[in-house]
Amino acid sequence: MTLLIGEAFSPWTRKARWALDYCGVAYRYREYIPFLGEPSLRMKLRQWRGTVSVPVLFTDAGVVRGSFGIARHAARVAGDDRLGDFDRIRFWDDISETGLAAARTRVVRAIAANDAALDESLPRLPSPLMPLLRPITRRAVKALDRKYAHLYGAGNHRDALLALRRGLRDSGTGFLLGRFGYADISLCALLDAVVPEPDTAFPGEAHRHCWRDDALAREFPDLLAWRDGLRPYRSRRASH
Ligand SMILES: N[C@@H](CCC(=O)N[C@@H](CS)C(=O)NCC(=O)O)C(=O)O
Repeated sequence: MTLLIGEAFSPWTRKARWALDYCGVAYRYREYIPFLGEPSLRMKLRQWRGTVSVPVLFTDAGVVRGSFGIARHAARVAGDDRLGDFDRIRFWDDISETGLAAARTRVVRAIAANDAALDESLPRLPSPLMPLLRPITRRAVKALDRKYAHLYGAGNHRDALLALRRGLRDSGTGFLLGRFGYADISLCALLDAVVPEPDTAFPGEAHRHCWRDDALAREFPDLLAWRDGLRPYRSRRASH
C-alpha cells in the first residue's frame, strides 16, 4: 500500500496531497515529527547520511521524494495529462521552491522567537514543564533554520508572488498554463505562508500566526482571491 510521510501544515506536503487526491491515488498518510521522526524515516529510506526531508512517498515500485516527484508520480498513475505538462511545470515549480524556501526561513525564525509556538511544537505535557523544555525546543528549531538557511533569499517569497501575478495576467485564463494543473497547485502553496487556509492542521494557533504574513496579505489580495477560486479543484472526485 502506498504511504505518504509528511507534515500536514507544510506547503510541500499540501502540494503533494493535492496532486495525489486530484489524481485519485489511494495512500495512507503518516505525520512526520522533525528530529524525533528522523531515525525511523532514515531507516525506511535506508539513508544514513545527508539530509532527509518530507514529503516522501513509499510505493510498491520504490520511493518517490519531494512534492514535484510525487505529483509527477500521481500523474503517471492517473495515466493522463490532468496535471499538465511537467516539462513546462518545472519552470513554475522552481519559482515556487525559491519563494517557499524564503517563507520557511521567515516562519522558522518567527517560531524560534515565540514561546507559545515553541510549546506547541512539543507533545502535550503538564504546563509547568513547558518553560523548562523551551531551550531544547528552541535549539531544535534553530537547527532546522540552519538546515535550510542556504536556500534563503530576502524578498524571494514576494518575488515569487509577483511572478505568479504576472503569469496569471499573461495567461488570461485564471490558470498559469491555460487550464488547471500542477503549476497552479505549486504556486498556490506560496499563499500558505501569506494567509494559511482555515483547514490547515497546525499544532496550534501560535503556529498559524507565525505562518501568516500581513504585509504580503495586504499586497496580494488578488492572489488570495485566485486561491479561493481554485477550491473546486481540490476535491478527490474533481474531473475537469
Ligand atoms: N523540495 C522539497 C522540499 C521539502 C521540504 O523542504 N521539506 C521540509 C518541510 S518544512 C521538511 O522536511 N522539514 C522537516 C525537516 O527537515 O526535518 C519538496 O518539494 O518536497
